[in-house]
Amino acid sequence: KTVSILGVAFSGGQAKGGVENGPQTLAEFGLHQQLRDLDWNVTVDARCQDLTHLQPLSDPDIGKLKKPRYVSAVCEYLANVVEEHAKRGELVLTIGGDHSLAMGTLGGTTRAHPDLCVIWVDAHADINTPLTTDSGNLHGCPLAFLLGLEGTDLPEFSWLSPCLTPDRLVYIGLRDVDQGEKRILKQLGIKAFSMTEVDRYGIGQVVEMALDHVNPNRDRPIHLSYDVDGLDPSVAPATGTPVRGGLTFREGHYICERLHETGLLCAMDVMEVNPALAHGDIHQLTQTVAVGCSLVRSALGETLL
Ligand code: DIR
Ligand code: MN
Ligand code: MN
Ligand code: MN
Repeated sequence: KTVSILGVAFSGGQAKGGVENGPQTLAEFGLHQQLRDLDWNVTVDARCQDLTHLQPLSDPDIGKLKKPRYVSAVCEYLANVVEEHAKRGELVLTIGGDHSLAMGTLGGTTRAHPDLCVIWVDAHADINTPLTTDSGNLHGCPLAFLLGLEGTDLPEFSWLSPCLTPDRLVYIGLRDVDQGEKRILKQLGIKAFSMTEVDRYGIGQVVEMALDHVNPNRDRPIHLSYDVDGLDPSVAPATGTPVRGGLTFREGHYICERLHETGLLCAMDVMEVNPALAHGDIHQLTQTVAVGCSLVRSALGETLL
């Protein structure tokens, strides 16, 4: 079993600097060796480490969308790298960077595994379209582009064709969803387990219900896209858009443990770790980076016994 690790130093999908240093910080904390210690063959693909040369000299807003050409170019490049590894049958681990990168990771994995399903752990739905977005930040929009929703058919994103269907997407952890996004989730019938459902049913039942929805026969490859702001800010403080009332440390890890157990995990993203937002507090920094690493270890088979 081989895991390919792609660190993507990118922050262009949102406004706060520092998230581009997420990958380097997790690497310095020892992520790669930790995975070798779990008996994985670890290959590090450095091609996405610095993609600043892809930033165009001029990148005016398209409607409300900010840095659209830069985000698109980085995701197009990432998609090709991810596709290569996924087609070799490797588990593709992408460390962000902001969550706009999911256009690249899922753009790539869906080429290798067209029938895959997505488990999206996040406080946010990240499904704004160019028409519904308030912020214009593309990290709030990747799923709209992957699903091919209204307004996403832009020439600047022509490399990305719709590669996901609403029935193969499920959310866990939502608690900060925009009005326009709520309409989209309803209209498309997208299954979402907000923190209300986590409280009501418990994380164990929520993960089973999520799997039953997107993977009823347990035969589809699973792409886990994990925004660390899905965790409670007391667990993962160093992130750009923290929202109170999130997943506990154990709830967050249980999702990963259960998905490992299925034997179906083909890709994992760990997004939005921003070392700069620890506000110089070494404990906040270490805590967030450590939890990023331990989520990955759980997803790759670390058990408590
Ligand atoms: C908000 C925030 N829905 C937006 N999204 C965030 O900007 O579209 N995603 N923070 O992680
Ligand atoms: Mn988020
Ligand atoms: Mn298109
Ligand atoms: Mn996100």
